[in-house]
Formats: sequence, C-alpha cells, structure tokens
Amino acid sequence: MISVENSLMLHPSYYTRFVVGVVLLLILGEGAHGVIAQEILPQSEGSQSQEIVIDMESYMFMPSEVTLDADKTMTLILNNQSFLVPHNFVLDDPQGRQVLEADISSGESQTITLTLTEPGIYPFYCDKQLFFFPSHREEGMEGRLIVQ
Ligand SMILES: [Cu+2]
Repeated sequence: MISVENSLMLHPSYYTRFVVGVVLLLILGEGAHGVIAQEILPQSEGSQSQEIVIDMESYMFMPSEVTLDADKTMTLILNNQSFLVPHNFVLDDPQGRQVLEADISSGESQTITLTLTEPGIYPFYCDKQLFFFPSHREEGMEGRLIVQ
C-alpha cells in the first residue's frame, strides 16, 4: 500500500512549509535583490508537492488524464459535482493492483495525499453500479494518471 493520509493530517505541515518558505523569502529578500527571492520560491514549492483537482460528474472525470512527476507528493482534490449520485475514485497501479479507493457522496469533496514513486500509467475509474445497470466505468467514468 502506498502512503495515503487524511487531508487533516497533512495540511498543517503543508502550511508550515509554506510559512517557512515565505519567512525564508523575507529574510533572504532583506539583503538580496528581489530576483533572487523569486527564484527560490518555485524550486522549494515545486520539489515538494503537486496539486491536482479532478471533478467527478455523471459519468466522467474532468480532467480524465493527468501527468505527474514520480518524485513529488500529490495532493488530489476530488469534487463530486453530481446531484444525488455517489461516485468513487479507484486508482490502480501499472500492474493492476488497487492503490486507492475513495467514496465521495454527491456534492462532497475529498482531499487525498499520496506519492506514486513508480513511473507508469495508473488507471482510475468509478466502479459504482446501480442494480443491473452498467457500472459508471462502463458509462465512461474513467481516466488515467501518467507518472513520469
Ligand atoms: Cu460514479
């Protein structure tokens, strides 16, 4: 199982890093030119995390294809935009093993952090199904993360 933590657990450290970054920037900015400070912020922020927002609709993910860097933590924000329709986000690794499964009720959002270290194509889909109807995946609710 790849590390998955609740957003409530991670947000404090994220903001702490952000605040430390801003404070460092201010300290460095004191004695240096603004140009130097501007170069520092994207590097320190970019090497730590990447944020992805995926909207869940009936029956699609938007966007359905996302490219990620393997060495960075991903903060994944899932928004169920459907009215009354529950969806889930199932993520498999390139070998087809399930990495993650998150249920999101209609109108709800969930934030998940995980790090995918192995490059490859990770399919994701919603496997919800009502009685004998086709599954949401069969209706077209699928996509993929391309980790490189
Ligand atoms: Cu669904």
